[in-house]
Amino acid sequence: MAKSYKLYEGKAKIMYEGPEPGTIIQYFKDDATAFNNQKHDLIAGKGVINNRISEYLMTKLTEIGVPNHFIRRLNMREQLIHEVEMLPLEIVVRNVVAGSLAKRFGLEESTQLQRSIIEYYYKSDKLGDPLISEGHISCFGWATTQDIDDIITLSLRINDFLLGLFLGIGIRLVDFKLEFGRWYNNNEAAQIILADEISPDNCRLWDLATNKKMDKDRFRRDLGGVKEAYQEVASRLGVLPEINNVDLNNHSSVSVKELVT
Ligand code: AIR
Ligand code: ASP
Repeated sequence: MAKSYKLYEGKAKIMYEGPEPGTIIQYFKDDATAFNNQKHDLIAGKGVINNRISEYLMTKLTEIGVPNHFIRRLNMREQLIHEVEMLPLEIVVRNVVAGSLAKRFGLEESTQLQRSIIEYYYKSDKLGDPLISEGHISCFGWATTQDIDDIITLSLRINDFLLGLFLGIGIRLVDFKLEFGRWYNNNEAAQIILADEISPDNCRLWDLATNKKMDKDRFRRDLGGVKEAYQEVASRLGVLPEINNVDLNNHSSVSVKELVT
């Protein structure tokens, strides 16, 4: 079998060639970045926790018929995913005013929105991920109008589902970011599916009772206790039960090489 090699390294994950054609190994790093990489740190164990949380949420989404790239978790830091052609878009769904929405319109954080808002950002570090409209997306060919319809339908279903799921464990889903890709499944018509990850790195999660932040804002805003907050989310979801026995500082897992050779 071919040796796996690095296809792409992002801020929080690395993609390696997968064991079969059309598959990729997604490796979760401990790196945390914010403000377009201006702020960077290592949160020991973050990658292990996000791998588990994202596995759990993607699996649940599969169960309700939301197509996504997740195939199976391989080890502590890696999961096998379908290879997709990523759309250069970040889709943000908001239920409560926070972050850049509060800043842009001078609104008070934590105000409940009367209806959920979907926003689109163009994924470009160079440009600082600018806010864009559907018009920009179709005009510049980043996705078709049919793709946009699919993205909206999927994003709203994901939001409904995750709102309820997090409510059930005492967490308010304030907002989150999704990324989608085009999946070419054995010559079938290409399909828009959910990709990337869903974890406290790209959701705002507030404790229902205390409003305590349990997400990457703890890192962005220097609130401390980042890993503990992520761990709390994982344990409320019932994943990572062996967390206390696991050495979260351990970077090594079954090596990619071992897996595919
Ligand atoms: N997000 C946006 N870009 C990267 C990430 N992770 C997520 C944030 C937040 C939501 O999108 O984690 O959950 C909205 O972010 P903002 O900064 O636009 O308010
Ligand atoms: N991760 C992105 C960055 O490094 C944005 C963020 O999450 O704040 O800029």
